[in-house]
Amino acid sequence: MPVNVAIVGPAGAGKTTLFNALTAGRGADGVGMVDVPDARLTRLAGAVKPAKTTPAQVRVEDTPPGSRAQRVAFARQADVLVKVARCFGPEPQPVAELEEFALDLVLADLGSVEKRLDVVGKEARAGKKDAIDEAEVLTVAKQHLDAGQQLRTMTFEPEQRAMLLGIFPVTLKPAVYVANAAEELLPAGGEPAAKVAMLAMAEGAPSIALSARLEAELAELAPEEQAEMRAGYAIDESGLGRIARAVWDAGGLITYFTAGEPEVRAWPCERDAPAPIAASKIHTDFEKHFIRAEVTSVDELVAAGSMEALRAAGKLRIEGRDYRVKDGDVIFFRIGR
Ligand SMILES: Nc1nc2c(ncn2[C@@H]2O[C@H](COP(=O)(O)OP(=O)(O)OP(=O)(O)O)[C@@H](O)[C@H]2O)c(=O)[nH]1
Ligand SMILES: [Mg+2]
Repeated sequence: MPVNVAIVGPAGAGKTTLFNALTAGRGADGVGMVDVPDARLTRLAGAVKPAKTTPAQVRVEDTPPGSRAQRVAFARQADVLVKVARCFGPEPQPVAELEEFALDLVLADLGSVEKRLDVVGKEARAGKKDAIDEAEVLTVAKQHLDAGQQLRTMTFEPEQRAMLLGIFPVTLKPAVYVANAAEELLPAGGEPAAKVAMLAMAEGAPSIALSARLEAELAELAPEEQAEMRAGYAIDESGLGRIARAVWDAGGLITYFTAGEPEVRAWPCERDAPAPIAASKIHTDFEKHFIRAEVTSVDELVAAGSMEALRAAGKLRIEGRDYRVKDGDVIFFRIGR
């Protein structure tokens, strides 16, 4: 399952330009599937020489034209929001524009909270225990939203958070900020980008400075030319690579790998997922029929050349159902029938 990323933000911030950069112009109707670059996958493939190499994928979607309500509805269906802010051109006001955009999201959540509170409030007054707890969370959330604050800046107990997720709050969604900076201010992006970084930090969200227009131009070039031009701007990694890492970070995702002769593949997975859940990314049946996980690291596998060689040398770690899969694990799942 690809990770769903929505490119959102103020009008004219460069969302479509960034979409074209990330999809290298191959997106259609504002939707594109993008391979996530990962040097570990490249190293694994170099060692194992599989018939096929499959990177993790993100499904990137550009905000379609439409009303404010439609734009909020669009943001609601994503796993992770990439919020673009205009930091180029005359008098960039990225913070004011981001706050105005966030207010639309806040108002949408306020509407959902109030609607739910109508229902749950009645049940709570009738003495229903679950409803009392939920009404309490909703009331605090409502105060927070009334003050113009996003729910992501509120601290909850995990159970409270779970209750709130029932209303699909868009201001609780993981977010990555992109300061779309003027090329001459790269790589750091100058003062406007620094302000975006501060705003992101206050929300505990990652932020990146890049030029969407430059990234879109670079995406058209051959890899060697790209690298040369990036070096000229002192940019050491593609915008796509940096955004993907930030999306993984914000979305609480890790990547594990499978490495056989037919296919070497990267699998996105929730951080701290127990092994059977991680296995279910490959096939839903794998969760039920999970027997054990045989685990190694990219370095060990690259050194040994294959899972078989490590197994023969007794160097694969055997892990059970309670094992929490780690970023960078290379895993062979033993599955029963
Ligand atoms: N100088 C500069 N201009 C940019 C950059 N990114 C986008 N632009 C320009 O800014 C304008 C708006 O860019 P779009 O990508 O259409 O912005 P958008 O956010 O999709 O706009 P809407 O969908 O209308 O909200 C266009 O004229 C772009 O060429 C950039 O990185 N640098
Ligand atoms: Mg656009």
